[in-house]
Amino acid sequence: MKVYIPQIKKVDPEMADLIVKEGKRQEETLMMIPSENIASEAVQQAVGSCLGNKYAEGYPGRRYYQGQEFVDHIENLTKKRAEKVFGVAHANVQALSGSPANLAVYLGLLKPGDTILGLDLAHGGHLTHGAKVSTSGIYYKSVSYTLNKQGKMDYEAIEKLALKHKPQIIVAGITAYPLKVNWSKFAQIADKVGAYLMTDIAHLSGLIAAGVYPSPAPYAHIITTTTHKTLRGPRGAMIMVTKKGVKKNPDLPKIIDSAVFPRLQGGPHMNAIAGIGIALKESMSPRFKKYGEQIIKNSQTLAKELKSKGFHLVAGGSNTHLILIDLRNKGVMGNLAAEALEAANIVLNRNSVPFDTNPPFYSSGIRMGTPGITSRGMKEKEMIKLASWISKIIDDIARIQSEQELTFDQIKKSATRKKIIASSKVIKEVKAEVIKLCKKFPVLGEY
Ligand code: DSN
Repeated sequence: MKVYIPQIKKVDPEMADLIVKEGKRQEETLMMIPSENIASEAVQQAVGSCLGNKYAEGYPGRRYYQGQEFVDHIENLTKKRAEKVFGVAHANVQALSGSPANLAVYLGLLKPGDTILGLDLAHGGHLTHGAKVSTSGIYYKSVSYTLNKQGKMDYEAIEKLALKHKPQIIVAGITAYPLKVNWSKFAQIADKVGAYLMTDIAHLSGLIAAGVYPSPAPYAHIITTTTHKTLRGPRGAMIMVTKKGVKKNPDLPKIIDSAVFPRLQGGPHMNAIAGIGIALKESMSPRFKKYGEQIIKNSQTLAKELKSKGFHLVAGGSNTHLILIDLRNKGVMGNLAAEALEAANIVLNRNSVPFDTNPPFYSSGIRMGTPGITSRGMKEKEMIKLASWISKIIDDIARIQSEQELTFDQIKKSATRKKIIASSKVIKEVKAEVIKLCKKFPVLGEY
């Protein structure tokens, strides 16, 4: 990865050294956390530009400070591109990240104590979809829907909950659900109970922009998204109001804008807003469409291969960018699997699975995704290799822990997991292969 930081090297060698090391880590490892991606060099340049020096509280044409001549244009350009890419009536591009974006929607539309209906965190939702430890579950009455025994959305059960609890907002959004969401079914439920339908497409916005995942725009009233996942922009977020949303409430754009500023945030990050604008421009190219298609082809190939090696995939597979594996049939704790794979330079995360019998900190699953490795140009051939490496490592770890008769409580200890990992020859062999593969597919910073 090109890490061009001559000034930092001069001014702060200690910090420069850490940045260079992180660049090397990204170059030599497979980025398989499905919410991560590699932003283009163009996006990265915008984020590091002079725009970070500017305060721009307010909105274009209505700011509280002078000197807005160019940043007004930047924000308007980004906003227009977002409205075009997602086919919406209004886009707010100031939200600092996904959690504040979702919170701003609640702040704009709800009174404390009002009801949100969202997907349970342990079943693939997000903290801000009503988890009890998050503001969304503290200030609002949150009701959660879960997946069915097959790990799939259960629209009938969601409708029952909606009719019973009469939520003001229904959140349709995922962070760990490997199948496409049926936006239309959610819309029918929301319309039936008079709720706003908010779709959180943080994981999906790049796929939607590429036209390889159905757009929620005809069904939702509000769409929120981060910009740094499949969309390949900088860290940031957007809140969009659809034409359907404006029809339900013509004041929605104003309500959302004033919830973001001044109710929740101060000055927007103009450097990130410019980066979002660039990512949106990149997402309109035919090349991005191919990129989106390849993400899904890669994920499906990987899923098929893993299944053939005896892995239990939640919901039976993947038709998106992500795969969730329930490792209980392999007898390996999510933590151990994720750490063992990281030792072989395959970086993903442990994750709860629906109806997990282990606590979230020692969850039974691992979650992986293909956006980052597809950005490096990897295709189906590489996914086949990857599945075989993942399988070899998990099987070797399972062998070691069973030979040593290690209990769940022992494996909860980080030192025990380190010992298991250190004793695996397979991990060392796979690591060498992964580094070779990474060299063949450098991180170029192109989109
Ligand atoms: N933390 C993100 C993810 O990994 O899915 C969601 O915010």
